[in-house]
Amino acid sequence: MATNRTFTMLKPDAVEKGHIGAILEKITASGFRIVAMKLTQMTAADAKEFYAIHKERPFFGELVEYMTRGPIVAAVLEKDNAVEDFRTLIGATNPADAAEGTIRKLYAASIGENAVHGSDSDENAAIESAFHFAGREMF
Ligand code: IDP
Ligand code: MG
Repeated sequence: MATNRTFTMLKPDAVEKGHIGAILEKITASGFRIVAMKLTQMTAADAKEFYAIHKERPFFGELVEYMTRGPIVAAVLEKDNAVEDFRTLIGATNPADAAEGTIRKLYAASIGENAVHGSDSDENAAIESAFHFAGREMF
């Protein structure tokens, strides 16, 4: 399994606010290469499957509503130490706790609407990339 790739989504709030360009600029300026990318919209079934690990959480319904309300940008990113470095670049889940200069500090409104997703492990990066890009020639 590749250890130098991660998966991201620019979430509906970031797309709605017109932040696609600024966030991609920050990602590429931080040394990530875009391996695959698309503008897409998740169905409720997609969001429930993608976030299945959170299905018992009280915010699950809200999360599915949020993630399906408009387009997202899904992308596979490549860099040495991609998973960990990308989590550092996006900052804490709650933007109130995110470090200065991180994507969530700059662009997220709340713990729920937090602008960007980043995989939390190499295994999940592979699963999440396949979820959005299955069958695509990106490797
Ligand atoms: P992560 O995106 O930083 O990995 P997770 O804990 O995996 O954070 O949660 C997945 C997503 O669920 C978050 O990015 C956020 O959109 C949403 N979420 C997490 N915690 C809450 C909460 O307490 N209220 C509302 N939404 C939440
Ligand atoms: Mg997570």
